[in-house]
Amino acid sequence: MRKTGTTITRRGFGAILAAGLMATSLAACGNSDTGSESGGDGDGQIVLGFSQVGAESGWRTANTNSIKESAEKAGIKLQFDDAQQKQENQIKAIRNFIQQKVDVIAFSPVVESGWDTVLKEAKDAKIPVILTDRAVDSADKSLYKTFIGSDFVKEGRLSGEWLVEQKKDATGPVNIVELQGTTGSAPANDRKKGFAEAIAANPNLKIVASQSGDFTRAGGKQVMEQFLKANPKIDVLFAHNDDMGLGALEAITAAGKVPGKDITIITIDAVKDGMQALADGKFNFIAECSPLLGDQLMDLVKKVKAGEEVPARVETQETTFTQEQAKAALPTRKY
Ligand code: GYE
Repeated sequence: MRKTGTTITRRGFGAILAAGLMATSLAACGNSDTGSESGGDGDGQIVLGFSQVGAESGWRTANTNSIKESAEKAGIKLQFDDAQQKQENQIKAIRNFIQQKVDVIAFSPVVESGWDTVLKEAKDAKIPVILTDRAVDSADKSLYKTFIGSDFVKEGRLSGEWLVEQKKDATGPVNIVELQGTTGSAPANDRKKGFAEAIAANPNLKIVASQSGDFTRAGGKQVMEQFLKANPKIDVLFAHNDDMGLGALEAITAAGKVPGKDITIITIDAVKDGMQALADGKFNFIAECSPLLGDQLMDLVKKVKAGEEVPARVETQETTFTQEQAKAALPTRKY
């Protein structure tokens, strides 16, 4: 259990009670941590309210760990909320943070639209907001201070460009199925767009089916089963994240096909399990999306709290992996 903040999940009152008891017993033990709850008067410490999307993927778990670890390192008191992939939960959490008068609010918006009202409330309360990982489509850019995260369009484009190169000698149609991320989310919208733009270079490359698997393994498996039933010839799978690709592997194997051979598989993220599948020859290409945003985020939190100017956009540095590159990178991969 981390000591930098309070974790509020929505598993019901029992979980909250248990967590409360645990926190009390930790405090009662006179635990020697120097964390925020036991390490001093707490005065002057920056309080960050963070609303996380959920725990839908390996990427998300690594991102949550990064944020908690970095907050602890930076001496920032973290109020962490898990929204279980529901926008209404995120709005509630943000309103809660406003009521608690936290110093800074950061959140990873599950979908792009529908944030103006709550962001306006934060602005009126003079609490700066940082968008983390995913963007919002608000026209009023003054509703948040900065947006730190990846270029999702580029990830889609790099995936598509790799495929165009692989299939440059194809003489007939190449049938592609696409597993989209959460409907309405920035990474789903942008990855779809970047990929479509890139594959337009070769009219043989055709998306024959495209549906959301909600960024989860279960979703990827279920939708891939439907794709396989409905489409006798599938040459390529483009999955918007590793987890859906990993779920799809089960469906592909169960259908008697060999992943990575009968069906070329492209995914995004490059978390450990994805990289393992790539090194094992089951995936063919991954565009990386780094979840390790914690340190940069804490830096931005300190700056906006101090009233310093911050860039409107902070982009994460990323790369891509082939099977050979995955084999080389795996031993030192951190997440
Ligand atoms: O690619 C996916 C996760 O927003 C970049 O969300 C993130 C995406 C990531 O569920 O695995």
